Amino acid sequence: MEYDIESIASQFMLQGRLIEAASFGSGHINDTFTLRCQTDDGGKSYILQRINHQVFRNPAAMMENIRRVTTHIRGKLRDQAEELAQRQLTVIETNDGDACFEDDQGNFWRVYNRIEQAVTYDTLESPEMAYEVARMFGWFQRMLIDLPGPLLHKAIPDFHTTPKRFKNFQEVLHRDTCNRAKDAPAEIRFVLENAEICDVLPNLVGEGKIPVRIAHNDAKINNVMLDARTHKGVCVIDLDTVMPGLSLYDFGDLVRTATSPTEEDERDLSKVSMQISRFEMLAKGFAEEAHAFLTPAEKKYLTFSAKLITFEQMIRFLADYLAGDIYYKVHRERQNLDRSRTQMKLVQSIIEQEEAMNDVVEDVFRRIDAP
Ligand code: ADP
Ligand code: GN1
Ligand code: MG
Repeated sequence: MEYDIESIASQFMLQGRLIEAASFGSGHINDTFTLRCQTDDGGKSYILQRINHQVFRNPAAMMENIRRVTTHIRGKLRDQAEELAQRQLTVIETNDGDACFEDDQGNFWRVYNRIEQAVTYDTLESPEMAYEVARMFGWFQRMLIDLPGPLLHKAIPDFHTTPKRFKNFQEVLHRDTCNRAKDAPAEIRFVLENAEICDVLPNLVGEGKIPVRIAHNDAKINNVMLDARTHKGVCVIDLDTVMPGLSLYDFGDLVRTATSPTEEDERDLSKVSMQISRFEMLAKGFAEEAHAFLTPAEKKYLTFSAKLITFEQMIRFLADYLAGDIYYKVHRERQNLDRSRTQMKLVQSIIEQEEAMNDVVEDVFRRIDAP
């Protein structure tokens, strides 16, 4: 789809004159563009995004969440770390003072400052990076623990309600409108045989054992910006799904996206595995920031959360493949099926190493909590 980026950009309070716009990023939902503007003292860059409003049904509510969260984080940093405060996301207002702009076609757009000299990775390049990315998600949750005011809006209701994801999968499978179930018998069987994974966390929340906090809910490793030179964490981005959720969802997503040295749609499944050395770095990094607020039950279920979130993601990719690729962007045939297969392989790999992973987690907290 071609958009008139120049005209859309002109709706926002940008500094300088737009001189370049380019498509950017590898996300599955929104469309991202970089904007470069010429100013009197050099240049200024921005990130322009088209919000997928089929997925985010209430862009204004979502943007209110993002404004509150980013303002809170910048405000807290301003006292302790001014330089870091400057490198956090800021929502750039429209000329009318709104957080997003609706164009004639009903598309919703928003603009952020571009975080300079910072990078994201789809796959990790070193164990230190795993530590840092996980530390940043722990940090993010810690920064939001005292967010004042009402609960954040549910940007997508039941986003991580896995039993609902499972139910939707069953319905899609039953309809099999594209006649694709025949392509995935082993995967379908795996989902149906492991259904009990889905209910564990909702039950613990129901029993009051695990608290609902503010979570990022899309804690992929490429949603943390690292300093381009030092690779130290700078900020957490992609805040569309920040809303009430479990701390465990974010840790689980980190394990899902960081512990295999492969892309999410890798076709050679022999390369896909949960590498425990990477898991250990994730646990250490996350615990460094989160140990002070995590409850014993949350700590106990960290390993489980990895299995859960990877299984949930498998269900989501497989359901979308069966439904005809209507939710996630695909760039080739069977991509969603390939994505669901990597997730299945990862779940299997986690199941094989569950005990060792639990030992790692226990050890990490023993060391941190030791006087
Ligand atoms: P998606 O939902 O498509 O993953 P993101 O908000 O994560 O969208 O943006 C996609 C990519 O664009 C990110 O992984 C990051 O590399 C880059 N990006 C997004 N926002 C910024 C920003 N404010 N500054 C610099 N780069 C950004
Ligand atoms: C989507 O847009 P992106 O790539 O950050 C999805 C996540 C999935 C992820 C799988 C709103 O995230 O929930 O975990 O793809 N976002 C939404 O890679 O559904
Ligand atoms: Mg992203």
